[in-house]
Amino acid sequence: MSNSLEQFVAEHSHLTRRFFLGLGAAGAAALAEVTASRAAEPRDPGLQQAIDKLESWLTEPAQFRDVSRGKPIPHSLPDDKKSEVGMTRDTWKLEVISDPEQPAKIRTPFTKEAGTALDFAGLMRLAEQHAVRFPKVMTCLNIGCPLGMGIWEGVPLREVLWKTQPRENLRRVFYYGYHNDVPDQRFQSSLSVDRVLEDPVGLPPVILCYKLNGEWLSPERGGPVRMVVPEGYGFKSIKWLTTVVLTNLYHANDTYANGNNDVDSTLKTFASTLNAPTRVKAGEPFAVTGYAQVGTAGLSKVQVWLRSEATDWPAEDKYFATAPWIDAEVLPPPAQWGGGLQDEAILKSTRGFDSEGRPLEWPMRLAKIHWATLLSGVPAGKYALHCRTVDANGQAQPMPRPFQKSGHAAIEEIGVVVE
Ligand SMILES: Nc1nc2c(c(=O)[nH]1)N[C@H]1C(S)=C(S)[C@@H](COP(=O)(O)O)O[C@H]1N2
Ligand SMILES: [Mo]
Repeated sequence: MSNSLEQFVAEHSHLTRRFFLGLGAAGAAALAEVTASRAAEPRDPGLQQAIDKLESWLTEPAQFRDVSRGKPIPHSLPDDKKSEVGMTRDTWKLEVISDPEQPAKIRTPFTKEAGTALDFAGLMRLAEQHAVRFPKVMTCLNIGCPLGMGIWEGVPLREVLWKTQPRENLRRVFYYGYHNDVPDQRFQSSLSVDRVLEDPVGLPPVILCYKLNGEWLSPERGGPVRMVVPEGYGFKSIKWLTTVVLTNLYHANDTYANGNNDVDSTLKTFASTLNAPTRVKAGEPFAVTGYAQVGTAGLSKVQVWLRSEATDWPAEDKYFATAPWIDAEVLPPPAQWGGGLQDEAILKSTRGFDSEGRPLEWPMRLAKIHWATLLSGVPAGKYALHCRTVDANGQAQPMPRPFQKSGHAAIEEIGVVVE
């Protein structure tokens, strides 16, 4: 392998800088001069063109992929039915109650019966003091790619929780939304009370969310109010929220647990391609672009590797850890955020942004980033194009959590023929 690589480098000294970097210390050192002169050059026009075609950083609310259960799906109900069942801002009511089976001791539950349920006007009064907004990618644990990237606004759940005056025996919170009043259709999620009350450094609070990208939350996205759990996969962010239950139960009781899922898993870091050719001419440079989900473990690198079909890969290295991966360019914050934001401006006091709307860290955690690279000088043959992330702890995909039921992180593979 290493011999043929050296030969390959020797024969293709016009390779791009990024291609060299994957070739190990010897290869890179031998070509240091070329590397330096290349680094100062502007982007290749083909690469720039591919970058210009990338999707926007934020997703328009209506362009999110929808993962909604129910017969009928609640957001498809006619308007008068939506009003009748509390799925409009005028009619919405949230009950916050103690679990009859494992009661938490609270002084003032919010119930429809007693006329004390929280309504939308009440939520807006809390929002005046406590509203927060933060960017987050919505990703289904069971679908490989993100459903959409948004700026979510809401009131921290703990503000409402404290209003019930909890005393003791409160260990978890579970919650569900409108489900056609059919018990079998209830889709429920849960959190430890610890997560609701306190935010680990760098994480926004769990919120009762009513806006996405500055617009009222649509019925499709779970409006009028959905839970949004910043670091969680989608199933924690319950739509059409109607009920929060405070409980002394000590373990998770999420509906998703029945699907063999790891219901405590947080967003993983992984990369995927968005645009890669399947057929290219030998010697012609080609651009590859993609996105990465920056999970709770952060992101230090995105890398690609063209694996020749002629190469036998040792079975014991099933994650290609020893492959000559090359660094792709992690793109800087975009000039335009997209997502239907008014005037393309990040709303004031959005977490993770300064007062001018510039990101405080990049790549931003719990968000998407985009990446691009130019591959050139690739000899004719059949290849598998792979991409992967290395997280901020130095762990390369699919590690440290390679199990699908804790979230997708498998290394992607795309067939590329160079002829
Ligand atoms: N009430 C309710 N909330 C729900 C769901 C649901 O079926 N019913 N689906 C969940 C799942 S599994 C995911 S991945 C996200 C998807 O959010 P989106 O449809 O806004 O993209 O919503 C979550 N919230
Ligand atoms: Mo999901």
